[in-house]
Amino acid sequence: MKFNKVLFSVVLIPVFLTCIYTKEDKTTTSSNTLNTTTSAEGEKYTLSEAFKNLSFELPVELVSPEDGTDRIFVIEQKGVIRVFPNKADAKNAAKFLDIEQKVESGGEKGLLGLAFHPNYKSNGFIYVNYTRGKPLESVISRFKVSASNPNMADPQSEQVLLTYLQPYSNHNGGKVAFGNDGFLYIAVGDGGSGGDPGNRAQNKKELLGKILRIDVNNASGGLNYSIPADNPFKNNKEGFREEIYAFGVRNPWRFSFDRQTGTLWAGDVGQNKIEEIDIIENGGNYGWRIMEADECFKSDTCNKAGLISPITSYKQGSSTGNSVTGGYVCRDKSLPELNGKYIYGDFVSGNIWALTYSEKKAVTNELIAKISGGLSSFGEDSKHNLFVLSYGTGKVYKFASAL
Ligand SMILES: [Ca+2]
Ligand SMILES: [Ca+2]
Repeated sequence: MKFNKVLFSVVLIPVFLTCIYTKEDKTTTSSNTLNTTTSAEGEKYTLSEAFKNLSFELPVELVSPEDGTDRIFVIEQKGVIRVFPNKADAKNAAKFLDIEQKVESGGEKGLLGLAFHPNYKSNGFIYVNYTRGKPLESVISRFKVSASNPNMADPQSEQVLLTYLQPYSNHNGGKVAFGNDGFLYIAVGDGGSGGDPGNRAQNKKELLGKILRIDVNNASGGLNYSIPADNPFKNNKEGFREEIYAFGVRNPWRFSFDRQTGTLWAGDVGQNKIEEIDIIENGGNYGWRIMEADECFKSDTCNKAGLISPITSYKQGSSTGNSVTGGYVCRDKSLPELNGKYIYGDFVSGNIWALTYSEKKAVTNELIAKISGGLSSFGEDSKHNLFVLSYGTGKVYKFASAL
């Protein structure tokens, strides 16, 4: 089962690695004894540690506000956000927010996503996506930065925007990000288990198995947000959830916007066979569980009419991988050869690919690098320099050089 494979990869192996490296981290200071560069035949880039003095406990996200302060924020899955200056010799990553007591963490659960309001500089609002227990549910919340310390959020400032129950511990999605339209997009997995037993991703009356889009700047209808005017099911009469932007996704763990074009790219984790990358469009049905990528999965008829196929996909395997991690369209000025290419990878194999495309069709897909320890996420700083997180080693990497 894919589920077991991923569970092994996501839980057991990194925890194992963490056990090994935690000891090391505690007994060494700034010197690093790990092999910090990974490369292999056919790869064009080496990865080097971006911040040699810093390591994180099970990092799952790296983001930066565009507020002129040039800081980086890293999420530790257990429920901590850390902040540090975007300098290679940064010495310390301070705790910006600690909600470990609220978060149920482990496996695919935890503090999974962080987004800065587009006007963060003036309003200090951040948005997080985390799981909490009893009952197990996902929470989308807003916090506010401290009035006196820009490197600390006010832990008492939480305003819950949205919650949805999680029937199983896995497939909790995780990403939250603002689009170029100023709306907040939320990645919601199908709820979990395997094969979407409740057929939730195709059920438009449920939030699970969807990409959501909400307007956090206006409250209406008794909610702490409102529904954007052109959400596909706004004012529908069928009881469909109006927060839905796109549906039929399985576990879109990571998505991103190309800041230049506004295009929304998502990596949707597959079941037992195929991992996929999608370009997400308003009202689009991405096929799960009728299809896994563009192959029939579970359906009496497997009618593919109206279903959007991935822009690219790969069969699971030891040379490819088992769990896609969506990345970014590269706008990193230090990597001109990758400009405009979609950079993504696989959590399990650590492969990192660069996809070229034309008119939403894939043209080439090239293996460019490899990371060890579990590729939990890519990230960008405020200038769109690209980073990669190793879940198990807790390190942040950058693409060092074209060989
Ligand atoms: Ca779940
Ligand atoms: Ca799909």
